[in-house]
Amino acid sequence: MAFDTIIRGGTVATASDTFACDIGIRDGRIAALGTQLGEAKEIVDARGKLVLPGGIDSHVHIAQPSGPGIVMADDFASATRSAAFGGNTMVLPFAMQQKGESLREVVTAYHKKADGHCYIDVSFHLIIADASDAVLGQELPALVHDGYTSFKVFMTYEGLALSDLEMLNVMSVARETGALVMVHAENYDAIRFLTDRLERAGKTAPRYHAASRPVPVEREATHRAISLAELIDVPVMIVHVSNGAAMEEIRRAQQRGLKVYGETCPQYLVLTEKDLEGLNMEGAKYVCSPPPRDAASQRACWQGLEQGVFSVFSSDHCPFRYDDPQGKLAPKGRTSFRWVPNGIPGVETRLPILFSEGVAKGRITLNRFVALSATNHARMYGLYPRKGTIAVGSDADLAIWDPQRKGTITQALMHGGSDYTPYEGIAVTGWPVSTMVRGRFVVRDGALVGREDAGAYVPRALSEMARPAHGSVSG
Ligand code: DUC
Ligand code: ZN
Ligand code: ZN
Repeated sequence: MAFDTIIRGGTVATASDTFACDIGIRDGRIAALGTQLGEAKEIVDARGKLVLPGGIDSHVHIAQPSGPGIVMADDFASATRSAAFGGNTMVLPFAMQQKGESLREVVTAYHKKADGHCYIDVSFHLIIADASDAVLGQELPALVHDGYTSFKVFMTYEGLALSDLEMLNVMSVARETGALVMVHAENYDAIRFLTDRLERAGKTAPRYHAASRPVPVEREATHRAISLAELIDVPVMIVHVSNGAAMEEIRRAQQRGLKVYGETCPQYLVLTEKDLEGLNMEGAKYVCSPPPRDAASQRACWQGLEQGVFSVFSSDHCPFRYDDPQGKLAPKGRTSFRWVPNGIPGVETRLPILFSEGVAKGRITLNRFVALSATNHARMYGLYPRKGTIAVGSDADLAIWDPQRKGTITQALMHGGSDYTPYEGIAVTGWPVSTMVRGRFVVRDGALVGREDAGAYVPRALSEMARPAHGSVSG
């Protein structure tokens, strides 16, 4: 038998082309593209469907420590199952260091949580909270060498925020090792000042979360992160950009020839700060950072996606349950927005939202959708061309989409550990009906058929974007 599987009759799209062809799969890889490929153990009928590279969500938080009495809603099994139903074949969660911890031990602990419990493939970014000499001088270079080739730094959050000096030291290690630095850009002191002032005025409801971190807080930090990266001459990825002012900082840097990249997320396209105004504490369901903003910010984020200022579109999936003593309203008695854990679920809805609002409504092409949802993530984070495209030799990581299917996002359709979706009630056109990882279906025609131990950990090469001289994402 020539192939294990042939996916026949679909319309295939990559980041650059759309074409009718069959896909022959052997030993988990794409072995042939063409027509009349001959025989296979199994023929999958994809007529009337789109066959796309499986989504790669390069910004998710899974089973991350989140403070006393608070438990994240997803473990690796539920997060990767939910991701598979959302058309994803790979996720990149963070292995988060806390102050005083050995980075290597943190990585080992995350592997223990993940290994054998993933429906789809995974790889880890690092979060550097303790920029000590031992971490930066020894552990970090060794981990980059071992395939953990990107790390996130925070400019805000108690216990996580790095000083400018620490950021410069981390960036220097990235420069030496070829790793990619991801930055959470918000000004910590400004947030502390505004939060204290709001609380003193009795403004503690969830909606004041947005007021505690307005656009200048993000714009200033974005500008500063870019300036620090420019000093070191190192590429940098500004993650979860929420508004036009921060986006323009990135655009200006790109126009000056700097290797500055940007990411935005669904919450900045379809939510606004009004969503935080829910009755009682319902607004807590939308508390994430940076916060959703306004209609003008949404338009700016679309521009960033259309015009190539943003090269990746990720979920920043970071789920907490709402109706749960360990969730959004924990710990009991602390009613200020200050204590609401930051983050919302989104790994399952990221691609239906981008497809429907982007492709179906004519804002972006199908090829741009593929670039933003898969290919650019693979290039940015050292996975290309094994992941993120449909080409002979690549892993057979595929999502089969019904581009006509209409539906409404609602919690009853979700497969993760959260008890709500912030995207409840959004009507969408287009839905991923089947997801295949390395030639095996995980979700088939809307039903879970994969196994909890089928996902593999994938060590990564250096980012194409951080290598000197060549490489570019699809603008
Ligand atoms: N903000 C983050 O920085 N990370 C996770 C979720 C969030 O809202
Ligand atoms: Zn962040
Ligand atoms: Zn995040």
